[in-house]
Amino acid sequence: MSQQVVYIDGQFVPEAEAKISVFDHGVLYGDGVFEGIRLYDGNIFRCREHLDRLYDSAQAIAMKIPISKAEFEEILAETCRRNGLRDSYIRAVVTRGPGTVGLSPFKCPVPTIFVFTAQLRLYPDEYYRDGLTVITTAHRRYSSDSFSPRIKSLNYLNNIMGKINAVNSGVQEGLVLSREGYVLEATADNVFVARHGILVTPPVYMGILKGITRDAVIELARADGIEVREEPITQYEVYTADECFLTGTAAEVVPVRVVDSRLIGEGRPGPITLRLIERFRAITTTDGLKI
Ligand code: PXG
Repeated sequence: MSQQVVYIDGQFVPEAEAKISVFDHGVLYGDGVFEGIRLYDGNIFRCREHLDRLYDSAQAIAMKIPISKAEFEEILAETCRRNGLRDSYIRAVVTRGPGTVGLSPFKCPVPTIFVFTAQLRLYPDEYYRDGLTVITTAHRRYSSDSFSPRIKSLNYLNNIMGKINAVNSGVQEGLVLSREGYVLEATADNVFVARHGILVTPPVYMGILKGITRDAVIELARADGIEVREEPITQYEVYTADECFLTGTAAEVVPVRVVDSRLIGEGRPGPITLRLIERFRAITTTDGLKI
């Protein structure tokens, strides 16, 4: 397969030449932020929302991204164009940049910016048809007063521990609990449950990533006359739900069939889930930035 073109620090280069320093604090300390974005038929889905979140993540870690959002938007579009892509996953990363060894970010004058594309890593069709099997993970989320889970930082080890736990248990995903035992989200997706026609998802203040797919699904559900509540939920609400699904850039809207060995609802994707999958797919090619 031919090499893709990667954007790094102001240049478009073949992927083999896209390298960062071993002294980059993104590598040394996970000091940096990122976004996972999707291109659907030439449309960068909710591009502005992803960039707003990227810049907010940077602001929260006291890092200034040295280019404007308009310039960043153009880099995302140009990376897709140069690779001749119409459908792709796009990863945008901004690290603290190279510096001296030691935690201080003040010795890292120039952030590293890179953007690459990748083949989609969607679940196989059967999971969208039948639903995922998930467990509650053993590793709880750190609390927001330690580090805000709203920051999409390069330190994803808490989520990775959850993923290891899920995969080692032979299932596809894991639900992550707060220290108090509330269900927060999955390892890289937000979670929704439906009961008696009402959709419920944990509120952002509980300590979750404010997912762009989550926000889109809330809007689509409300536009369809479905009541949506952002309320704390426990495992009980998940186990006794009529429907459960996850949302995320990579997964889109994916039904959940089994949680901790409990069959959810009828054991197949319910009407709200199916409707929102359809509604979501319909906006992926229109809502965003045309490259
Ligand atoms: N929660 C967490 C912790 C996430 O990391 C989501 C929810 C869903 O947010 P969006 O904005 O995507 O609807 C995420 C997103 C990857 C990958 O490479 C991970 C995410 C997004 C894209 C790719 O595994 N996480």
